[in-house]
Amino acid sequence: MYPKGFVWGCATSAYQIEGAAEEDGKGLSIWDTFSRMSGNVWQNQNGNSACDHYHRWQEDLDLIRSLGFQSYRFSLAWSRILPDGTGSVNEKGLDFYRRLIDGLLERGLIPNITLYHWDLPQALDERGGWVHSDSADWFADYAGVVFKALGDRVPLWTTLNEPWVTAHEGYLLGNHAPGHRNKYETAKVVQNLLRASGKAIQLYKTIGRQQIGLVVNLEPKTSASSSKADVEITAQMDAYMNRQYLDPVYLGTFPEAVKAFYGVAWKEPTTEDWAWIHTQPDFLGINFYARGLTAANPSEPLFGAQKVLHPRHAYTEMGWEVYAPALRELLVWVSERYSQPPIWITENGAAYYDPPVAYADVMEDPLRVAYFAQHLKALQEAIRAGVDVRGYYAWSLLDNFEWGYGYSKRFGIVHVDFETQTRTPKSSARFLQDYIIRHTIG
Ligand code: IFM
Repeated sequence: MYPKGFVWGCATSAYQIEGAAEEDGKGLSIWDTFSRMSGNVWQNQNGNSACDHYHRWQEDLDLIRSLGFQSYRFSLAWSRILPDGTGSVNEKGLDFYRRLIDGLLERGLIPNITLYHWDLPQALDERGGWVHSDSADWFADYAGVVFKALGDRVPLWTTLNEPWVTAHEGYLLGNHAPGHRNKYETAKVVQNLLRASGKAIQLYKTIGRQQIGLVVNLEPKTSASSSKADVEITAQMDAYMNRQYLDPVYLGTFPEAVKAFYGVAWKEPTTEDWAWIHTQPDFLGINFYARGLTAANPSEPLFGAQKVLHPRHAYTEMGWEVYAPALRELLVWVSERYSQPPIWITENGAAYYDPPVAYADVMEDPLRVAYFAQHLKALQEAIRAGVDVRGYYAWSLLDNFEWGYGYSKRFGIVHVDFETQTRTPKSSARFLQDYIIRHTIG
């Protein structure tokens, strides 16, 4: 059973669903720029229209309500509010989020707002983006604007969504905006992101009255064999993936393996930096999708590691292993290592190919239903083992723009026909609706 008051929700992010890329005074973000450059996204797709949520938000909130969710996690497009990233505020942009929050509250839904889900204002990228040491202040100023404008009605905030992805995909591999491939930059970005999150959290604690968290994506690593090489590389990959952001925030140190990876690119944070970085949020958001079965492969660039496919396990359309016990193990590990922080599962879900056939207005997606069922069972086991989990958000409400994969990967519990913008709930949405009814205790 779930604890009393446990919150059930679904999640999205601004660039992935809003569209209206240049409407009502919105400034461009790095994802507008990146996706419009040929070769960066599958079939050169972009988020110009996405799910057109900017115009269809009422229909979408009705959907969330009708599916029985209690909360909606979404992100703000920074450049809708501050078109240049800093300076003058675009009231029309804020108005959109005011309407959205009002609409949620009218429907009895709890808003859970992410300040940053990867869409840095383009103007700030031109000033150096997350590599610039002022980026933490830019972020804190932006946070201050929205805390002031929207804070009174929003009980749950998070600073950054998956800083690991911002640094790793955006600045090390170049698969995400802004598309850089530079270890020196990445090492700086890691610290600047954590400084930014810490500054926003500390600011919120002086002016806000509710809860603010940080969201990390975690992928437990398991060695593919008991060989020394595999075990050692797995420990290093685990540090890079799972401890790189949590150790500094909760323990005030960076893992040695992470520093070793960056090598000469790594500069130890100053005492002043640590005062921001080592800032505990009120809660930890965990995005969980898969486990990483890992083996050493010296010919692999950067890490000398490779992912191994398990011969008997299923994989999603993303090529991610479906292995729910890892969620329970992970939650127990986080809870023990970081002194039992309150945890929210801020994302969990799977991309599968959904045949575009609806029976009785419901699209069948049995693989996604099975994925949710297995992971919710693992979540219950973790709670039974004493982990303090307060809520769960399915990713995602809608099929949407899956970054470099464009619209080719569907994570939605509601199918979106991108030609007509028709929404059709999948059987996974019905499964969750029924599950929530059966597991809600006031
Ligand atoms: O779609 C993304 C989301 O933006 C962040 N977490 C992982 C999801 C699936 O890749």
